[in-house]
Amino acid sequence: KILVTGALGQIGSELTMLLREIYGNDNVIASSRRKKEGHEELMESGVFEVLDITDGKKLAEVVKKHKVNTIINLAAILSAVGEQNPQQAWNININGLYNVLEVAREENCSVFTPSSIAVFGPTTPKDNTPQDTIQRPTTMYGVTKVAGELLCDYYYLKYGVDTRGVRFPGLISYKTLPGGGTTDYAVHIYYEALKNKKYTSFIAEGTKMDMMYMPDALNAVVQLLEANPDKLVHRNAFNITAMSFAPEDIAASIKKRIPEFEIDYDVDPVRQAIADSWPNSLDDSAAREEWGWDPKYDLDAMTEDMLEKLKVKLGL
Ligand code: VAH
Repeated sequence: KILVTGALGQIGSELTMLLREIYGNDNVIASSRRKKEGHEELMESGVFEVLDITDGKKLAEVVKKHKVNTIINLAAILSAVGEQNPQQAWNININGLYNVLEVAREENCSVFTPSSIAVFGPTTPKDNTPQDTIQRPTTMYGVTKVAGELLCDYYYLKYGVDTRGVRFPGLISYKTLPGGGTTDYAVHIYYEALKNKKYTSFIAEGTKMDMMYMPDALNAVVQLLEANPDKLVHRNAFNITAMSFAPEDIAASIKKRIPEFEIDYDVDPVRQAIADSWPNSLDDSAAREEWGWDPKYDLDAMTEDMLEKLKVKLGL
């Protein structure tokens, strides 16, 4: 049985439904700090538990009650919100993860928890960022993700807990909005393009960041979960990416379909500083070699699908 924490978030809301399709509704328990509007189908298509992962006791109860043997821990505070409330970010991202790993150790569960390109900082090589390199992030979110990678490695090495994870780049999707990250501009731009044929970007022209369309991200989770553990040299921190672009590149891709679309800029210094501290492009060869990572969507294919799906969602 799989428990998904943060199951109503940008990744969780789609991953839960995919996992239920693959493994059966009754084998995937969804949980979130609170119920949310707009997720009725998810909350009704299988077991849903209100669960705050900083409550270790309740977490253990849920795992035992449902005989969980795999925990997919997606509950987290992202980079931009994390800078507004660093203490909450530490509490949820690290104390929450610690509880997940402790329960996994006691109840013999596997653990998948994502890391992020946010583990890299200003002293990390920016282009073709290596799998193994300097990690001195300057955001609390990044600090929690580096600590999280090390904690997951420790629980594997010390206790044999089967921990796995990937460093996600910015994720773009049309079902659920992202929860306060720095790459969120690349989601908002599609909504604005359809609604107003223009978008004012809070990230400056020329700021390249790694990105990925959600279908590729979901496949990465399933592929890594099902990978042969004997072939995993790395475990909790695979660099994965599908594309790297700056705001003007995604604007150009949208203009091919909406010629009158215009982008302009009103840079947010906080989120720009975060973006500037992250890589321009990752080297994801380790993931390709160790478990066959192979993304399907490039920028134009993503734009095509996003605009099509959002037109339906927005009733345009
Ligand atoms: C964020 N979308 O912006 C998340 C992610 C790499 C970006 O960690 O914080």
